[in-house]
Formats: sequence, structure tokens, C-alpha cells
Amino acid sequence: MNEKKQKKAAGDGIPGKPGPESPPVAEPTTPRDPLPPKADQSAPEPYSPTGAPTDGDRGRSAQRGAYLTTAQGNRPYDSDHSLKAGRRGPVLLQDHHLREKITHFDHERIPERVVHARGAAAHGVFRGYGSAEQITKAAFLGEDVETPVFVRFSTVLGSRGSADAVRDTRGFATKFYTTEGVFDLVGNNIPVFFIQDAIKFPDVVHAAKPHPDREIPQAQSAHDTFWDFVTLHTEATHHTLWNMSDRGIPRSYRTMEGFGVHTFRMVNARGETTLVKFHWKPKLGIHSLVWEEAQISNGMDPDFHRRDLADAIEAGAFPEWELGVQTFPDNEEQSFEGIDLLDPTNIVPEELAPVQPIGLLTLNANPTNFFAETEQVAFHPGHLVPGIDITDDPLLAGRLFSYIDTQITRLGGPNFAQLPINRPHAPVNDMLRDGMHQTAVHRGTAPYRPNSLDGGCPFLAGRDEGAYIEVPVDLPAAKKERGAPASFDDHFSQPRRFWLSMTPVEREHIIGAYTFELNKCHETAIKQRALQVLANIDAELCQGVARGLGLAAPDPDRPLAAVEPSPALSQLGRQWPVEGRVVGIVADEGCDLDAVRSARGSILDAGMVPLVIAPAGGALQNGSTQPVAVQRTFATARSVEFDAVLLAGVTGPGADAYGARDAKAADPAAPADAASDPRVLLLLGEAYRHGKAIGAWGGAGRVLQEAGVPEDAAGVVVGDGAGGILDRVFALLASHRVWDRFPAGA
Ligand code: HDD
Repeated sequence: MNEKKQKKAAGDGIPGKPGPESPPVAEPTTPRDPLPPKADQSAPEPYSPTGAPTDGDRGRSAQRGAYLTTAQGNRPYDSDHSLKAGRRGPVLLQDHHLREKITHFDHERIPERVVHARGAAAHGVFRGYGSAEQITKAAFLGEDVETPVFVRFSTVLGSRGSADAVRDTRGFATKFYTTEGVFDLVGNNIPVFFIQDAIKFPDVVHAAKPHPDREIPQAQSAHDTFWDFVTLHTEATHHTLWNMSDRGIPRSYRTMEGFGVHTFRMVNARGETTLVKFHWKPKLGIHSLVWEEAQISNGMDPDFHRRDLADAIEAGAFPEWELGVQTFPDNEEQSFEGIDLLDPTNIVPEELAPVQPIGLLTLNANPTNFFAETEQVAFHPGHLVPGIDITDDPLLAGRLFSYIDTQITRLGGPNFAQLPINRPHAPVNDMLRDGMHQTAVHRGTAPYRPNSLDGGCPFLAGRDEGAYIEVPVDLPAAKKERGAPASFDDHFSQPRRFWLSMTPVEREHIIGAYTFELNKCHETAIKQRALQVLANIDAELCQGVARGLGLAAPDPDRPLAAVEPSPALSQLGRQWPVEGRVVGIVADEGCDLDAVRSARGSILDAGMVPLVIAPAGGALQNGSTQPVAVQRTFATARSVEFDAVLLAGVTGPGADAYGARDAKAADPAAPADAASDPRVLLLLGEAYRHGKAIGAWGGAGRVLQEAGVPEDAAGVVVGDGAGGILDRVFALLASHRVWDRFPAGA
């Protein structure tokens, strides 16, 4: 290229002076009003780096002004082209905007949580009932006291990008921004834990995470190292059994129980103490997927639970849980009815110690920014308020160390409490100073106490009002040793109680889950060891799994525990509200669209979500009626999304439904009763296998036959018109599934 051409191509080579061929500079967007304030972000405002108070915009919309700027507030005139020596020449290192933009991008990811990496969260409010005032002075549990909360649900094993509906424990962590400081209840949806001592936590996690050579399998316990660990450390038997039950594959975060797992100590205003176990009880009931649904969902919608939570909140169907406590006398043995309360592999049956409700949690707002809130939230079981204290559970002791330690790596230093989502809503005056990512500009000259320079401030709370008052519990005379009490050695009576409390359907599911997982193991010795563990729980369980593995069922190697079942452990046999349930309506343009519209109305009136499933997107219209909007197509719908499926009636006698016309359009010679769309047949077949209520009206029953769904089967409702069948379908939904169809190997 000659010199003249080169100069022209470089836009005269003068930055800021666009040449005639320069692209137009984009118009800046018009400034918007900041987003409305979020109650949970109304934490104390820190000072800006210059020491000036920040403006009211902080914590709502991080960006201000109409113009794109660098991090230093300089306005670039072009953010799409690197600075070059000539348009076709090399990029210049001096381009600060380029380097700043790329450098920041390079550091956008932070280490994911070592466990519970995959999560979804929501803001909400907790209202105390006041019923706990006799046992705790915690202010947030007072009558009608409202406290902002942030709740993060999670799976344990998978990476941040893994699927939601895997068989796993779910985290249920709640941050209460109380007037007395932050209280974190960092629990799970399973009330017991794999291990009794925190020193084994790295071991159980190493065993459960993907194998270190190939890094597979992702987000699964169905592999050799997991089963090797849990059969060698038989204290894991109880938690593993819960995982293999339907509790391991919840239908939704909204339909899970939550548990504090450990025993905590509550302290009232008189200094009296009570031992408690925390329970979260979902208002919508406790519901699970069936295994095949979970597997389908992980492929067709890996964000199944995350989407479900966000959609429900966006639609105004705010999920609610009651917080309850089981209470026990704070005795010297720290046990109740022979159950060691310091052993986190134990539950106390609700029949022995009923759960007493103490407050209501409502989740009512989705996060504004996933990273800032859901990813950066940092929980810690040691974040306690006056009136709630710890016990000597050795698992809890290790957690008290671990959580703060992990945040230092994950969030890049010790100042993570200053991140907006972690800021207490109570005043903070902590004398913690400096460190990586310090965002506060602390004033004063004496960050120590007592001092005589800053007016002696800060002062100490009185002993009666302060936090972290170790209850003066007498410690037994002891010598240092590594060991556990003999009561920690019983690993089978609690699992046996759980098994005996299950209904036949639930037992069938448990046998199916063990059989699936162990058949994924390669080592026969591990499968045999697992069968020995199962034999020590129950012969029916062991034999059922052994059959599926093609191995002999061993005899128990110890006497089976004599325990009473606890019916409260079963998820079945109860009726639940149907609010928020999703009903699919299969329809096409051959249908009576007035009836479809009226069915949608009835479903909405019952507080449920109707989704019309049709051959193509857009709207259904057939001339005589108003169009009906389509939410799912035959290609995007799978049964797992729906709690019940309806087949809309067709218009005239003998009319074809759901794809028959399409088939005929493609092949005019096709017989009049051409098979319906195979995707509809698959949807119906799965809905039937998974125990879902199915309704059909106005001649649509013909499609049921093609799908192999018997019209007279339990939970299949066929009628002339929609009106006659809807109430019966709604009634079926209150039981979650049509349990009479199980066990069917689902
Ligand atoms: Fe843990 C995260 C729950 C035992 C160490 N744990 C974490 C989360 C939940 C739990 C819900 C996710 C919090 C969030 O959403 O950010 N963990 C439990 C329960 C346990 C338990 C119910 C037993 C009763 N955990 C446990 C032990 C240790 C840890 C014994 C270590 C000694 N847990 C951690 C951790 C994590 C964590 C490594 C990872 C990310 C984080 O803390 O913030 O520190």
C-alpha cells in the first residue's frame, strides 16, 4: 500500500478525529430513573472512597450517568474498535480502554463454592409469631417482628453450571438481617448429615465429587468413590437413605422441607436455656419428582428448579415456609428419649417432639443481579444473634471454622461482609481494618479499645444484651483425646426407622434409587458392601436391591433395631394446596377453543398455571372463536413441566386431533385415523407413567388410546365437556400424584 492510501485508511491517524470512513459513534442511551429501593439492600451506607457519603443510588443501580465510561469515569468515544497503527495495522498497547476492558473481563469469574456451587436465591421477609419468646430472647422471633431475609437454595455436588434435578441433598441457607445483626440458618433439605465429625468433611466431599482423573460423573453420587466412602463410614447410612428416597429429587425448591440439622441452644431473657432443632415446613407441601422425570428435566431444562423459583416469584405466587422448632430440655447428657442430640446423624421423630411453629418466611423478590447477590452471598453457621447459641456437636464446631475461611478464598479477602448482600442491617462498628477489597473509609484514629482518643468509642454491650455469650455450661472433667462417644456408634436404628416409616410406593422408589446408583458402580466388592449395609437396615430393602444388582442378598451382621415408625417422615397420605401447580392443555386448531379458554380460566381461578401446548407457537384460531395464545409447542413441551395434562375436546364428531391433520397434509392418502403426533403420545405416556392426573374431553379420549393410556385407569378422567372433568383433576392434584398407579417401575 502506498503512503497516501495508508494515511487515509488510518482515518488520518488522529485518535478522536474520525476519518470519513469511520463508523458512526453510537448514541448514548437516555438516563433512566434508578430502580426502586430494595428493602434488603437498605444496609448502612458506607462512605465513598473520597470520604463523601454516597448518593441515594447506591445498592440499587450500580451505573450512573448517560455515557459509557472507563472505570475511572472517562468517556471513550468508541468502545468497539481497538486503537491501531492504521486500520489494518497492529493494535497498540497504549490503548488503556482496551486493556482495562479485557483485564476486567479476565477476572470476572471467582472460584465457585467448593460445595453447594449451584444455587438459586430470593429475597423475602420473615415474620415472627412471638411463640418462641418463652425460650429465646432473639428479637426477630418476637410477635409480628418483620425481618428482611435472603435465602439461597443449592445442590451440593455439582459445579455452578450443572443441572438442577440431580439426586442430591439440597442446601437451604437463610440470612436474616435482624436488628441485632445477621443470623444465618445454614441448613439442608435433609435433617441428618453424612458424618459426625467435621474432620471427615474433605473426605466425604472428595469421595462424592467427580473422580479426579477424568472429572466424571458431574453432580452425581452414582459412582464408585461415593459408595466406597458411605459403605466404609456407616454413619453415612442414614443421610444416604434420605438421598435415595424421594427427598433426593425435589419437585421444586418451593416444595422442600428445610432443617438446621444440628441441635442449637436457645437462651431466654432470664438466661434459661432450651435445646432446639430448626425445621422449615413448606406451605405447598413436600413433593418430589420421580427419577425418570428428574433425568428428563436435566436434559430438557437443566435450570428446572432455578426457573421454577424465579417464575413463581415473578408471577406473584410467593413461596412460604413456616419456621418451627422441636424443643428439648438442656440436660447434662444432651439427649432426648435416648437419642443423642449432639450426633448429627440423628433425628428426633416429630411424634416424640412436635414441631412448634415460630414464624413465617415469604420469598417475594427475585435477585436483581445473580453474581452480586446469589453468588457473593456468604453464609456462616456462626453468624448468631443473642438468644441463639451453639452446642458441642463436633460437626458444627468444624463448620464454625470452615465457612469464614472459605469466603476468604472465594470472595478474595476478609472484607466480604462489606459486599452489599452480606451487609448487616444493624449498625456495624467492628474495628476490623484494611485488607483486600476494603471499601469502607473508616474514620477516627483509634481502632482499638478501650481508647481515650475517639471518645472511648465503640463501647461494649451489656452482658445481658450482647451476642456470643457462652452459656455457662459445666464441662465434664475430660482428657484430650481423638474419639467419639459410644452413642455415636449406632448407625442403623435411625435408618431403619426411616425405612419403616415409608409407604410401599416410597419404598419402591428407594429400592429403585439404590439399584440405579449401585449398578453405576464398577466394583463388585463395593456393591456387596452396600448390600451388607442395607441388610442391617431391612431385609426387604436389601433383597429388592440385590435382585436389581444380580447379587445375593446377605443376612444382617447384627440384630435389627427395634424401632417404631414415624409417619411424619412420609411425604404421602396428605392433601396439599394446589396453588402454583402447572396444568398443560394439549390443543390444536381442530379443538373447541371456547372450551380451552374456559378451562384456562378455571385453572387460573384455582391459583394454578395453565399452559397451552399446540403444534406451533403463536395463537390457535379456527375462525369461529377468538384466538388462544400458545405457551408451549409439541417440540418444547415435556411432561415433567406439568403436574396434570388435559386433552382439549375436538370440534365435530369424528374430528381428528393433535397432529392427525398434519399427517394428512403431508400425506393425503393417509387413513382418516392417522396416528396423532408422536410427541403428544410421548407426553401422555410419560404423564401416565409418572402418576400425573390426565383429563380429556369431547372425543379427545381417542388420543389416550393411541398413547396406551387406559381410559379407566386411576387418575384418568374422561368426559363430554371440560366442566365435568376439571374439578376431578383439581382434586387429584391435591395428592400431588396418582399414587395408585405406582409402583410401576418409574
Ligand atoms: Fe456446609 C456451604 C449446609 C456441613 C463447609 N453448607 C454450605 C451451604 C449449605 C451448607 C446450605 C451453601 C451456602 C450457600 O448457599 O452459600 N453444610 C451444610 C449443612 C451441614 C454442612 C446443613 C451439616 C449439617 N459444611 C459442612 C461441614 C463443613 C462445611 C462439616 C466443613 C467442615 N459448607 C462448607 C463450606 C461451604 C459450605 C466449604 C462452601 C461454600 C461456603 O461454605 O460458603 O465452607
